[in-house]
Amino acid sequence: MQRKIIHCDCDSFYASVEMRDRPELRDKPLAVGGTSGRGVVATCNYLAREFGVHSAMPMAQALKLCPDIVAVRPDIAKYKQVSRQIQSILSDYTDIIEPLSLDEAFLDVSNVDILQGSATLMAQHIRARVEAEVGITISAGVANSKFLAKVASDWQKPNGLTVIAPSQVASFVAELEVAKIFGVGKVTQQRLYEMGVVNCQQLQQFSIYQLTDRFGKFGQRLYELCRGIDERPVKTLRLRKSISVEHTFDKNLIGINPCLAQLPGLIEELHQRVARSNSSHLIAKQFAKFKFEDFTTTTAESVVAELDIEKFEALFKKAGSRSVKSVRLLGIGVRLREPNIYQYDLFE
Ligand code: DCP
Ligand code: MG
Repeated sequence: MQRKIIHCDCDSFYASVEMRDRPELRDKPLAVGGTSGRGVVATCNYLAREFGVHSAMPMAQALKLCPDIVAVRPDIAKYKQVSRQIQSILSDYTDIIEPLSLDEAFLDVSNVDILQGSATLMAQHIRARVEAEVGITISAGVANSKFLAKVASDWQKPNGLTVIAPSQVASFVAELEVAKIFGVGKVTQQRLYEMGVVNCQQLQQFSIYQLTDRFGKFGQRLYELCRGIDERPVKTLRLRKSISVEHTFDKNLIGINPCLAQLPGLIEELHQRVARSNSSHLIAKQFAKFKFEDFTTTTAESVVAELDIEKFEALFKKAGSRSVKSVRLLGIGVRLREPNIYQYDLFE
């Protein structure tokens, strides 16, 4: 089945938000970043880009290239807020969303049936809504892979939409410069140029053996990408809601003390599972579960930030006191809060 992937990327994100909020800046070259003598440009608007200003450039140099540039300090809290608003628009189309940063995300809309299932219509819709509801422009790319969707969103920036239909993939990729391939940095680019390779068609002339010989494991990626093959799935950040362990006993436990005696072993096991799933920072609650001989079940829980032995003991006593029956199963677990993408700040 053909996949349908949309890649969205806001135009000059921080700068667009500042221009939205301060209309007097709209037709001025604008840089957002550190304004002190040693500050760095986080981003700049497209007018400033005409002067050669770009992200990661020292602000002092930006001022030399463009003496009229207006420098504004970033307001990250505000950009996070805008990012949330955009995420919420995106989530009207699909749950399969992979945010890459505050201003960029992949959407897998292969199985979405709104707007006649057309990824192109969805991308148009998203762009129009972000502009109307958020007040900034966003570029989008539509293709059957993450690689090409991302290349496409960049193709007609700013405020552009590029769709690469499945039938166009081969010809699009043939002309694509290898510098556009994800993972091809300056060094690889230089080596490819030395092999006489500028575009993907030229790269396609090399066998997989030649490429792995020269580039190791990345050679295989190159072999696939230069043909437009990229099977990477869109990965959502949605994690599990809870992690638990439980034991059913051969012989029912009678009274609270034999139950409490099981606790250290259960905690040890739970601890390992939480650690393996990399979720210890997401713990919101811990709970205990008792199943009695008549198969009735009860749970007790408390708010914690990390596994707490004393609180587990209290939960055992609480749950255990709810029945006089013997216990056939004991379980403990943690409930996890939603991971917050706004805590992972690529650029802070
Ligand atoms: N950013 C940053 N430092 C960098 C690169 C980016 O602080 N070296 C921040 C500012 C950008 C935001 O991240 O506004 C998004 O990064 P992009 O690479 O998407 O750049 P822009 O959205 O600013 O511009 P473009 O229109 O090219 O996407
Ligand atoms: Mg951007």
